Amino acid sequence: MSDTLIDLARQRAASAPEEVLYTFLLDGETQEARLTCAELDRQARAIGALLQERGARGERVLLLHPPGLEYITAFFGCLYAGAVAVPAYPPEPSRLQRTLPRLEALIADARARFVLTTSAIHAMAGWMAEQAPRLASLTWLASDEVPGDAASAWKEPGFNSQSLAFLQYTSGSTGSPRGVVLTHGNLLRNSTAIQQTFGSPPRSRAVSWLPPYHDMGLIGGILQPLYGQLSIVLLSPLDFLQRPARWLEAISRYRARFSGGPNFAYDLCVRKTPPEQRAALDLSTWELAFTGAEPIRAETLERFAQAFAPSGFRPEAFFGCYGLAEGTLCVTTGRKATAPTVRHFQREALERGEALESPVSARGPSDSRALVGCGFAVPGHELLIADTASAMPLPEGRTGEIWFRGPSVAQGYWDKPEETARTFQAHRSDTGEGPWLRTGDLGFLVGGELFVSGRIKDLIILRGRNLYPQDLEQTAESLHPALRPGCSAAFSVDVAGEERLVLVLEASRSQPFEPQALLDSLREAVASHHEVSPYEVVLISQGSIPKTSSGKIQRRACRELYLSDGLEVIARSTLASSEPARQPA
Ligand code: 1ZZ
Repeated sequence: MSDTLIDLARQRAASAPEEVLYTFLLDGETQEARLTCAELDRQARAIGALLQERGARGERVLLLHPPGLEYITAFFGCLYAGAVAVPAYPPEPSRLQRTLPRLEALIADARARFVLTTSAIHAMAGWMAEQAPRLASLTWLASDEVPGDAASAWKEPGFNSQSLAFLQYTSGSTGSPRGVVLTHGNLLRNSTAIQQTFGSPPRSRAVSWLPPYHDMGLIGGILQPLYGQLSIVLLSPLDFLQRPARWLEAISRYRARFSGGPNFAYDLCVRKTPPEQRAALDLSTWELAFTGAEPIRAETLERFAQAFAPSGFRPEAFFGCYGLAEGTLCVTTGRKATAPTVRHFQREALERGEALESPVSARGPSDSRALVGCGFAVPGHELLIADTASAMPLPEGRTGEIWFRGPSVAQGYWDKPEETARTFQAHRSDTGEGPWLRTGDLGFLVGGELFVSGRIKDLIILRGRNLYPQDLEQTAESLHPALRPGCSAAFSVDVAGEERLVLVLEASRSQPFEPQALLDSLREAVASHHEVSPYEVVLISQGSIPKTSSGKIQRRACRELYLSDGLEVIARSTLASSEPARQPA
């Protein structure tokens, strides 16, 4: 058993040097770039040696690479150096204004000292630093310019399972990013759990288009293949979004057995592939199609299974999962070769926190809610449903906060002791036993299986992409003096089976504005800054947005008022047709 990902990569290079671990589809289709186990190890040593020479051991190193093999070798280079990798989206030249503030906040929070990137992005460093001065304070290194013979200078960092591996910045808004601290031990233990439940034999083929900056793309798409001795075919998320059939074509062409993504990806495939294209695909080798990272919808599973039955897709391949970065990645999984459980619950009872199954005769869309089971706690880990107010454990069938514990639970949030204590050190109030990770998600158990029914935290997930209401509200409020600062709420609602964004803003009595023009420019600003089209934008009277006694926005209460038509509406604009968000996760 390896103690670190470094040991693991070294062992793989020694035992199977010529095996191709990663194949990246440069054009999303047929043009391949490959990386063997030996090449990965040699390039990681070369990049690791350079970082060590520059004094990066123990330091945070920002990774700014587009998806591809260079991203992978740079990530392993950081690990080999004994540095702490901080994966981030590379800034988009055409949208610097949108991407740079988050990058700057991330650099400050991580106290990063180095940037590892490609020579193409390095060439833009000076220009970007003019707009984001923090970038100038970092030491920049281009990982694709490191000569292979530098590998011989590499020194084992002498790490163990408790050593830090990387910071996963998926949580927190732009204003207050939160980096989840993951050790080598966390990653290896979650990989063991995934391996046990996925049951992937060595040398199986997998396919992933998931963004490599997000836990599911990085751990599931890059680390798991190394751990499970898989051979994975990767394509960029943009190539997938541009033409979703590329994902399925890759599965078909490479005869892949393991692949998956968030619920929206399956819907997108149904919407964007004509029947004649489906018939040309062979999905009969696909034995495990995982679905997680956002609510799993029964209708999506049904639609996809039906649409792709002519391609040989089997509904038993669907594999429901639930997880979060704070738990490394995977918290629960379904059972292999068994279609996910779909249960119908009485809507009213669910709203009271009770999971009562609806009789078949009363399964109207308004009386009952179909939920897809997310499976069982991964081996070696435990789940608990706790009352949100009292922290008392709840029996099966009662809704509460999902708590999780075991070796996959991360160390906390980087440099945030109070938030770490609040989230990672929960104790049950009856016995005082703990610590548990509070997930901020709501759910219940039926026969030990988890059903996720909602979210306590304000996080909005649209098409597998995490959005923070604070960021959307800030963009909107700063648009016009008639919009009152700190008096808006962003949240999501279910519209015809899909989560959609709603923005509610207070308009000032004393500032003149033209409602329709203001609503149009709000839409435009949110779309261009966040690449999401709000379903509805609502202007309400001054002083009418619900707030706590300490002046904090109550987004959930605002959502309730919106749904029950209880807002003091001045004007509203509803999107006529649904437009897709661009970048997932
Ligand atoms: P993140 C080999 N959420 O999304 C590949 N699942 O993390 C293995 N809500 O921190 C792949 N229903 O960004 C295994 N089923 O967001 C994949 O997302 C296992 O609100 C799934 O708190 C891993 C997803 C990782 C991820 C976490 C938040 C959660 C929750 C929501 C995730 C969900 C789900 C409903 C689900």
